[in-house]
Formats: sequence, C-alpha cells, structure tokens
Amino acid sequence: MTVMESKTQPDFMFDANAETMSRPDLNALQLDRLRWSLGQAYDNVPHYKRAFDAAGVSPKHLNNLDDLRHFPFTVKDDLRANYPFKIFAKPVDQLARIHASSGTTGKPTVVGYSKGDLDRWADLMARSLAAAGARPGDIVHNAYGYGLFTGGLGAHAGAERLGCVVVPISGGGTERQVTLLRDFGPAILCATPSYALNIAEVATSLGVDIAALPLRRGLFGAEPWSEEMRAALDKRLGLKSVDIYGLSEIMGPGVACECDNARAGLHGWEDHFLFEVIDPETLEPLPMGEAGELVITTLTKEAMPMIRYRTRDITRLTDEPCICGRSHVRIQRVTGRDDDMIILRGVNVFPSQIEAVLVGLEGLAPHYQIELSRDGVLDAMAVEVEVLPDIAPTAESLAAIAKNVGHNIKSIIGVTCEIRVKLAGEIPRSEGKAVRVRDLRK
Ligand code: DLL
Repeated sequence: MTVMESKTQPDFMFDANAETMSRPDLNALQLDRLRWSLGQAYDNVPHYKRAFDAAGVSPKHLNNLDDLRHFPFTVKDDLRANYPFKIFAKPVDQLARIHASSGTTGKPTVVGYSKGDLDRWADLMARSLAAAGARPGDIVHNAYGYGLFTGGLGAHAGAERLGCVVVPISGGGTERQVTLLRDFGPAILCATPSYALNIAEVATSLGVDIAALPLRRGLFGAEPWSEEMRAALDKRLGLKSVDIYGLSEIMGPGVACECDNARAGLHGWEDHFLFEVIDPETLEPLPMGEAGELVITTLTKEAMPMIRYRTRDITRLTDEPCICGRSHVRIQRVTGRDDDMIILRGVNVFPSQIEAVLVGLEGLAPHYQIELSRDGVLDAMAVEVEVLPDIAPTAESLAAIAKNVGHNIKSIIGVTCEIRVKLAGEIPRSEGKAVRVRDLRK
C-alpha cells in the first residue's frame, strides 16, 4: 500500500508501483508473464495442447506481444466441452476453490482457483475498491450474492485485504439491508446497480432517507447499466457510483474498475490480464479506440489460464492518460453482450440503451423489461415501463406516458416499439442481476 505524494494523483493507491508502471515496463512484464501463461496452458491442459497444435503454434512462437494474435481463441463452449474439471491446469486436489455460473441452460461454467489465484484476486479486488475510493477502516456493505457466484466472495476478500470492515449480507432480504445500512452507517455499498436501486426504493417506502446516510461510494457492476442510471443512483443513494467489471471465466469482480477521480472508463489491470478488442465478424484485432468484442488473456492464473477468451462483451479501449495517474488501459463502460443485442428491422439495440432513454423521463420509475416476440417474419419489441407511485393512473395519464416513451425511443434510438405502462411495483425487482429481456421468439 502506498500513500501518494503528488497532489494531482489520488491520496492513496493499493499498489501504486504496479498501477502507475510505465508502458515499456508494463509491456515487458506482460511479455514475460504471457510466455509463462501460454506454457502453463499448453503443458497442462489437453484442450490448449490440441487447439495450439491445430493452429500450428506453441508457446515458443511468442516473440513479442503482437504474436498473441496467432494463438487460437477460447470460447464458453470450450469450457462446457471440458466440464467439469478438464480445463484446469492443476489437479483438483491442488485447488483452493471452485465457482460456477448458474447455468440456466445446459451445463454450468465451472472455474477453479489455486491458493495463489485467490491471493491475487483479493489483491486486484482491493486495488479496485481503493481506486473507487474505499479506504482502510471503511465499513463495506457487501450485497453481492455469496455462493457459487463470484461477486460476494470476491468483493469480500478484496475488502478484507484492503483493511475494510466487511458486512457480508449477500443479496436479498431488502428490508434488513435498509436497517443495517441505517444502523451500521457503511461508507461503501457493493451491489448490482439494479439491486442498489431496489434497496433505495425499499428505503424510501420504509421512511429511511438513504441519501442522508454516511454512504460515500457504490461499487456497481455484474450487469450493464447506463450513465443515466449512474446519475439516478448517485442522487437517490447520496454517493458516487463507480463501475466495476469482471467475469468468472477470467477471475470474478475486479478485472477492471473505474477510478473515482475520472469515472470515465474502467482501468483494466494489465499486469495480470492482456486486453484485446476484436471485430466479432472477422475476428481480427481492432486498433486502440475502436468498438468491438473484448478478448482477455490471463497472465498469472495458475489453476485456469484463459488464452484469448472471447467475452462477448462489447466495448472499446483507450490508452489516453487518466487524470488519476494510473497507466493501465481503460475499458469503456460495457454496453452489453453481443448475444443480448436486439436487432430490430436492421437497427442494433442494447437493453442498456433503452434504459438510458427511460431513466429520468417524467412520471417513470427506473424499472423496465423488454419483451421480444415474432410479428410474422419480423422481430417485435415491447417495452414495459412503470409509473411512479404518485402518478394517478387514469387512462389519459397512462396513454400520455406511453406516447411520450414511444416518441423518445423512436427519436433517440430510431426504433418503433409497443409501450406497456405498468403500475407502481408491477415490474419484478432484482436482487442480483436484473432480467431485462423476455424472449418469446423461440
Ligand atoms: O458478474 C462478476 C462480477 C461480480 C463483476 C460483481 C462485477 C461485480 P459473471 O456472473 O461471470 O461474473 O458475469 C460476467 O457480466 O461478461 C458481462 O457481460 C457482465 N458484466 C459484469 N460486470 C459488468 C459491468 C460477474 N460493469 C458478465 N458492466 C460479463 C456491464 C458487466 N456488464
């Protein structure tokens, strides 16, 4: 841990030497670690041996970082095909933990960690919390779900590593969340943005002025959310909302996190991960700044090295210097996954774009759901929105709201859709990752 001296930089970084490393030093470290990681994969995981051999490459073909583009991608189906443990580079009895995705369809995705992996994860999550503005001694109210999901235990270990006081409340039991927020006075709230909003709403219904509590920062992630939602959360919760990103296949939360100085893109921790953005059609790497699919290679994972993992997340990278002094690339807010993208009469739409239009529209609560159906050969979209409790739900007021929402979506996103106006409380509330889309097309 380092206390920074310069006034232009944050007063505190968890690991200033790593976080402000010069580009040449960072790249040299990456090359070293990448060689190790490719070897760890090739020598210990039959899947990688087969995939590298088929592509005619082996770790000795890596002479510089650009050579990574000759190595094959890894996709979620590779994990499924090697279910449950065949993707691990260590025997199971040498692991320390296993997490898994919920796997609503088919087999869950299983991920394994060595003791060293858990240690580095705690460091990176501590680094992320500190970048977001958490400090040793802060009480951290951790409302990410504990269990097979990486959110709860990941944030927990990082907060402890930073020297914070953790309240491991997990998700759910929202009234109790409000009681403990009021009584314990935490500085930091960790939750999905949709659950944070649910907590704020329940607080209001219980007469608790949550914006007046000591909460200073919210670490919100695990699902796409918009700048408009950030403004709503800042205001309702009386804190600064910070975006945190991660995925189980790569580690869990803390792969990248915004700094609270800029809140403009998430610093991707490049001493442990190598980030590429590719064109999802041609699979070619794109130049810095162009939008495409994020591909991540782990540099230090022992139990489960991931080589060129296609995240399906759509974003862009920037290497412009950040005011906080951290040198690591920034990943722009993830708008959504390419498999969540809705194509409506040729227009590409992400649910988070719909959210950006809805949040803040007069008379509306910031809750919504999208229903996709088939209209003949074409796809059709209905957007369900919810009125604020203080709106008298007359036929005229609801029709006026529907008209206004439809008009805004048409003029901002360029698609026509049906608007269904629901009464207060009718849209299901989230306790973790919100379900934004109901797809009736299949
Ligand atoms: O959601 C890990 C996590 C926990 C991240 C807590 C942040 C906070 P998975 O369940 O494997 O892991 O889901 C990973 O969620 O590929 C993205 O599509 C999405 N996602 C995660 N963070 C963000 C974010 C955790 N900040 C998948 N913005 C990823 C947009 C996000 N999408």
